[in-house]
Amino acid sequence: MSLQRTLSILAVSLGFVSACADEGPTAPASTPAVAQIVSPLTRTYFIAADEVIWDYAPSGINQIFNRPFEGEELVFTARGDDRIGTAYKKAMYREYTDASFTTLKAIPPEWAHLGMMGPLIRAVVDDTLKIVLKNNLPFAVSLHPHGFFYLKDSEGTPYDDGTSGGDKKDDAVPPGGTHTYTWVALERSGPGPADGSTAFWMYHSHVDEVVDVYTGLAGPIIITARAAAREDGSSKDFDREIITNFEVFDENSSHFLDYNIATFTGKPQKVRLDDEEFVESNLMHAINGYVYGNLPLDAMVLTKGEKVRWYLMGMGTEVDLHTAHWHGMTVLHRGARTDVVELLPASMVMVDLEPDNVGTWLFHCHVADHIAAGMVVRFQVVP
Ligand SMILES: [Cu+2]
Repeated sequence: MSLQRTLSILAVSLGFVSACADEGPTAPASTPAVAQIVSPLTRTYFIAADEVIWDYAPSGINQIFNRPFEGEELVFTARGDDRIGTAYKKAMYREYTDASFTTLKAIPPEWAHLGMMGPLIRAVVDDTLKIVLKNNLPFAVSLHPHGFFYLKDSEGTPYDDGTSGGDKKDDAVPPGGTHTYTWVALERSGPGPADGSTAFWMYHSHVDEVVDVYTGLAGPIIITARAAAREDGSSKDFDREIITNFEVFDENSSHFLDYNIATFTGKPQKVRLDDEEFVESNLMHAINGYVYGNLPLDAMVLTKGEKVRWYLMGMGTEVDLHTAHWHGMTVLHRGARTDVVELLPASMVMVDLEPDNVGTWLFHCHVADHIAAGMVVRFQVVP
């Protein structure tokens, strides 16, 4: 479906000038009635779904205490005859510079902390996004966004919805295939009355949703109110943004489980899939894909006194009830003061803070079992 047709449908569905529909598909894109609804600003992202080897603990030690793993930590980190360890083949969304998908776009230092998450997708209310998805994986994937307005050719989910033809091409992009998703940031995609100047959403693959997301295919979206937006789409209200995802990655449910057993265990033939201890060893209690403080300490650095908006999301299943806790500071959550916020699978939460306390601080899940399993990282506040 062409952008012009999309805009016409948008205009009609929102009750603006029904004459728009009568102008037919040849109406110029600059039709004033349309321009009032969706600005001509189109942002294009080139995102591939790639295979990566991801290490949840690349330093090989417990960074929180600066010592080797010990005791219960070894349940999740030790490699052995029938244990995978901390490195797994996974799938990640990665941003490229152009449609050739030959050069990865450099990740700016302020977003190095995203870790295993896909690239940040930004929009300003009234923008249209074109997301070109290339599938470099051996299984079909998609892009399903939260928050945006999308038509049936850009929902990224296969189910019996009465559509056919081009409206199905987004459902499951086959290995080697490409699809361009069109997402529109309507007013209802942007911040609501209690949100301030940004809204937080996520995107993820939704072909085999559970398996796709455990394999790694999810990322963040921020949509900024037009009145507050900088040229790059960020909000003038914030000096620094942080995004953190709390998720117990069930590597037993990964597309790559067989590969990971064959590649990373010492004796693959010894592995029993119904061995409860093997299953437990593959539950990676991660913040942005890191366990036991392995998120690099220089990746989340705040400056004393700056205005910080911290976005939090959760993913996973019923074990994924998380309570994110900051040491050394308090935050404002929807106008209430706290230093703990609750997350459930697909929660999307924003808090605001002005760090006043210079130092290195813990940021962790406060669920007892999750602390023990390594859902702990650190951040810094510098003068
Ligand atoms: Cu937790």
